[in-house]
Amino acid sequence: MIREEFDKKLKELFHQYQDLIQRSNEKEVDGNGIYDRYKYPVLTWKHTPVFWRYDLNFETNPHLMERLGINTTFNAGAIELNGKYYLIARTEGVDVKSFFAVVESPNGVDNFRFWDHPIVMPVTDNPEMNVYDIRLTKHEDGYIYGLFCAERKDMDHPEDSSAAIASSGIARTKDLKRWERLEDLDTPSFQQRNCVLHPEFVSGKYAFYTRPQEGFIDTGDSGIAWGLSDSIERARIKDQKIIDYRKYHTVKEVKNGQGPPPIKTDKGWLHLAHGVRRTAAGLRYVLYMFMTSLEDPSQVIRRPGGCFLAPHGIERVGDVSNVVFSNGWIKKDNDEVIIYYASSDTRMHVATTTIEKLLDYVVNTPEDAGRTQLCAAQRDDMINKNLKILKAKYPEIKF
Ligand code: M1P
Repeated sequence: MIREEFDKKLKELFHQYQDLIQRSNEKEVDGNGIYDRYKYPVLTWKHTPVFWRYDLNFETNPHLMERLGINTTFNAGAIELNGKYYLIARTEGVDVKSFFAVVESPNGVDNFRFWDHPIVMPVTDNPEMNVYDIRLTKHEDGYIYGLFCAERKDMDHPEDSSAAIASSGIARTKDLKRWERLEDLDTPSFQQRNCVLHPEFVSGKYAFYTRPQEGFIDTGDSGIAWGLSDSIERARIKDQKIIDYRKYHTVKEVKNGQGPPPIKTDKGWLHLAHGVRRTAAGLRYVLYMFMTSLEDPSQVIRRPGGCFLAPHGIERVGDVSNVVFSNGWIKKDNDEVIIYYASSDTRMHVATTTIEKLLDYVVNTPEDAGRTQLCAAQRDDMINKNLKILKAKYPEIKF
């Protein structure tokens, strides 16, 4: 390529990039009353800066090739600081290594721009192969904590190149720029993923949601667990209590995991979680909600039945298809809630709602009735009430 062509192509790349990241997002029209989805994903690999992917030096890259491609940007933690909205995205290079990167937006639904440099997360004395799925907690001790999966090769099985061990890494910051790495969370479980720090002290201790698992993928008879630690610098949980088990013939039949840190309301703590079911097409990940008690956050007090959000349309397709996953949401001062969710391990989306709507959903959505006849009867009851309303309101129409 001659230098003029190189310069022209480079300009085009920057224009395309600017157009993409400055595009306004729009609510979709056919919402379900619980939340509104948006037309465009908030993050894709194309939102990563051009200078992260291309060597822009004509001498060393005369064909303007991508040198270090980005595969996906997904499973982002979220936080609001000083009126701005930040995601810390799991950003995966074509080398399949994930790293964390801060992305900033003025309004939380569009105009997300990556900071110039990714986070180079400090390591413990046992550096991991990969990090992903950070959950950001503004803790009452004054720090922002990031809990994430730290994945290492399972050295007990050196012959098996896919044998891995997941544990929960912990780091803290005040500004998302300087990160202090602490020791990994120590629990009685062989493996851990989807660990989240509760925002408040409980009985003077740091409180964690964990997900004990027997293997790297299979959790065994497990669920979302709860445990306390005296220290955060050397976080150690001696007793884990499962507060939300996986369950046969539900959206969390195979496994589940806590999403972002829960949101405190005057009725209880709102939780967003993912549930996994095995289908003929593979695993299907959906989001569901539950609520825990203000007096004792280890007690689940509401369990709306079924899923809260499932993959739709384009969301169903990606590197790991049929997956939605959330590890970030933001409650604004005006009680609006911005939910960030990833689809199919490939891109990030946004949905918006309010605390009032989420409470209505969690409090008034009936629990899973338990088996088919009871579920049909539950629906029939609502149908009868609805028909009465419709007949009284519109006697001339046949429904
Ligand atoms: O591929 C779907 C998800 O699988 C894992 O979640 P879990 O441990 O609950 O099965 C994680 O690797 C997650 O990053 C991924 O999105």
